[in-house]
Amino acid sequence: MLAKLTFAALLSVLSLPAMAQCDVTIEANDAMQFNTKEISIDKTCKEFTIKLEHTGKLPKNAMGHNVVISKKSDEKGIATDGMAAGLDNNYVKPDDPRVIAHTDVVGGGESTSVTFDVSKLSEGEDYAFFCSFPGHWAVMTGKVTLAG
Ligand SMILES: [Cu+2]
Repeated sequence: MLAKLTFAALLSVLSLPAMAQCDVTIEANDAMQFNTKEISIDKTCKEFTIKLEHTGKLPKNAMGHNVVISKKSDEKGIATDGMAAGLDNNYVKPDDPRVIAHTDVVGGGESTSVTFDVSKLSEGEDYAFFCSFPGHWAVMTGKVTLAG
């Protein structure tokens, strides 16, 4: 029964090629890793939602993770200022204009999400996603690309 339903759902997706998927789920773990190196955002999406699931066990003050979206060139500055802003601010400087979107920091077993306007991204610019928890951004980072 479940397999049948899944197949039907798959078919309906395949028959609607114009309908873009406007959300993605990213996992982060206790080994300081995201499970993806790239987030592809379809240009036809008005809004895009990033869900973050922390699949580990460690608390957020030890191995917290978030997802920040910015221009690649702003990544380091945002991470540096975020470290000073502290966990109470989710390691993001309040009202930082360089931040396009960010989630809260979550610990093991927790999840969160953020939704933002795709119009904030322009073509031809290099964007990144990263975790701004102190020391994480150098490895927990990847590309955000506009596609479609
Ligand atoms: Cu992290």
